[in-house]
Amino acid sequence: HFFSVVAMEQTFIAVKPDGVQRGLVGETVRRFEQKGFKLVAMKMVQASSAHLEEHYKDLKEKPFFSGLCTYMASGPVVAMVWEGSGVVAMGRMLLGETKPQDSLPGTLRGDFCINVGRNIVHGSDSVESAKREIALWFKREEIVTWKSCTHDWLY
Ligand code: RTP
Repeated sequence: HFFSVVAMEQTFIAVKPDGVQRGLVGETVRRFEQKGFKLVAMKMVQASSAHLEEHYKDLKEKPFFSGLCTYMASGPVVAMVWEGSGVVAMGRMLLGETKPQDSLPGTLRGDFCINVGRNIVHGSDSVESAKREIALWFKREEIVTWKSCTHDWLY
């Protein structure tokens, strides 16, 4: 069967500390579930500065880098792996643009935030970065392989 032989695309999604504080964990999960994606890993993490510096290493030269790492370490994040066809690009669509002012209503950022420095959620921007981020945040055994009785026909 196609879906059992081809490795399904996965993305790393995190509810950032402001999203957790504002009670937007459930809303984030709800939108990904209702879209039809499959949750394969989830945990609450108080990330260390070193971990966040590694996560955001491509942004090391940016002026907002240290503020970003401080913000991300300011409280727990909810880290998740979502799976499904096209989940990286569609996950970014569910999140909205990096800048909330460019995010349309109907997206998480378009609906729930106004400040780029407090933009409530993270999502991998490519299949490559998804692989890197999933490996950084999760151990292999924390990612669960399970069969959804609806997803075979939903796709
Ligand atoms: P994310 O990784 O969090 O999903 O965000 P992104 O790809 O949409 O945006 P990226 O350019 O990778 O930036 C990562 C996070 O840095 C913060 N940021 N602050 N003050 C600023 O101008 C600024 N620009 C970016 C945001 O929290 C952004 O999500």
